[in-house]
Amino acid sequence: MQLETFAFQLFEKGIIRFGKFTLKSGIESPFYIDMRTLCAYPSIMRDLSTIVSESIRNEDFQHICGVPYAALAMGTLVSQEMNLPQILMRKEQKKHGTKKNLEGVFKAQDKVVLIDDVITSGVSFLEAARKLEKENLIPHLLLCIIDREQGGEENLKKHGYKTISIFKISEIVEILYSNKKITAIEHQAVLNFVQGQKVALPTENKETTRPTYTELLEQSQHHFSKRLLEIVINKKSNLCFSADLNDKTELLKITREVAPHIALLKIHADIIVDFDTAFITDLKRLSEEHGFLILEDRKFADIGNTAWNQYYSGHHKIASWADAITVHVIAGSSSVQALAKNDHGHIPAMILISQMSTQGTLTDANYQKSAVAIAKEYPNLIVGIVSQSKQYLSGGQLHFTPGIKLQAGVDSMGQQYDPPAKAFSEKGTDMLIVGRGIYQSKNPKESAANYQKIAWDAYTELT
Ligand code: S5P
Repeated sequence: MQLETFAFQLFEKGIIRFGKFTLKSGIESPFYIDMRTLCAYPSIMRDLSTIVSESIRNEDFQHICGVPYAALAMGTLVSQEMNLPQILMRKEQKKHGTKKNLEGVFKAQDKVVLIDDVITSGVSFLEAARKLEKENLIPHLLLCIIDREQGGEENLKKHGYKTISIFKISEIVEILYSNKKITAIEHQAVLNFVQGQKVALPTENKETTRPTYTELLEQSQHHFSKRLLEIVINKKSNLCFSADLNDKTELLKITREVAPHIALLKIHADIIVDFDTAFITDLKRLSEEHGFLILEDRKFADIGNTAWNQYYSGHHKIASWADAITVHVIAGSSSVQALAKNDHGHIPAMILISQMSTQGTLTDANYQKSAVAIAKEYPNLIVGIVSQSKQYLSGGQLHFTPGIKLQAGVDSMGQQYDPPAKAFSEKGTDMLIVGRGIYQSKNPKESAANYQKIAWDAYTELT
């Protein structure tokens, strides 16, 4: 079907109308599109589904999903035409039984093309994309039949989603005008309206935006995350400095320099050759003076009993000084439970490693899904995850991302780096972890200040 034929049909069937219409937002619009009545015209629906199918034929994806309710029928038609499985999305979450948002047969990291009828601000697409992500699916492409050209595509781009449209409203009115179906005044009114009425995504809709640090603080269920978030907010720093140094004097010296710029200090106690209790006393003093917390990146991974001994006993006595620790869940949740067992009411703060930053990591989508499920099961013990991809957490749990440098790249030992802004816009991070980018720079203090600013700006841009 040609654009011209489509424009005429829309006009003749009254699907697009001109005049004065008050939109849901209260704004007066010179045109109105009601695609819901399209289902009364099977031949237009069929022709449209062919156009949609052709426009995505070369894309690499596994499922079609129509945004409820308006695009459900189109989703089915395209799925039939392309012989690809359809995912049915619920508008309201099911309250009984499985409580599923999505129906169909799919697996984690499958790619989905989402279809909607009309795009204005992009909010419906965004909500639908988030529902897919919650099930670990990838919204590969958002396709709309008509773009009202009011900023939806740009809004979604900012959130990292690729959008395409089949028809643009300006193209449709151009055809109608040049074929004398509408007057010059109606034509111009539409053009003026779309130029002047760019709509932003509603910020009050929590589903559409990432939580702010204040919101995370309100939701937080652990004293560690509460303290950390207070520091983050007060210092305007979402930076964790990874002081991976072998010499305690050097570690303390650099930490003192960067301390005003960081909210969290991460160390590997077992690489410090002269580790002793005096070092811990000095480090604790610095942390109190400058307001940062200490994370021991031990990555506990053993059976419960061994992990317990590594945490409470041995040379480092980690439980006695670390504000938080990192934990692998390769052994299942038993090591998480084991670390919480003690007679003195000590509640550890654990950060789960859900996905590693290295080339060829074995932490695939299924592993991540299981790790996140464990994190959600213990919000009183697990304060966050380490991950390289957007994950939906709860209870104020935080998302930490290492593998950060100003320039993307890979080191000689498989560590992969991305720049700070990408971690916020694409990976959904809350806190950056930066090591060599700071301590190997000529001026660690300046460099920490720079990372602090970039990371804070990247966060404020998204909230
Ligand atoms: O997946 C991970 C998890 C962690 S905790 N990838 C990582 O790099 N880390 C840690 O972050 C790593 O052990 C190191 O301490 C730090 C990154 O250091 P950088 O020098 O590469 O920035």
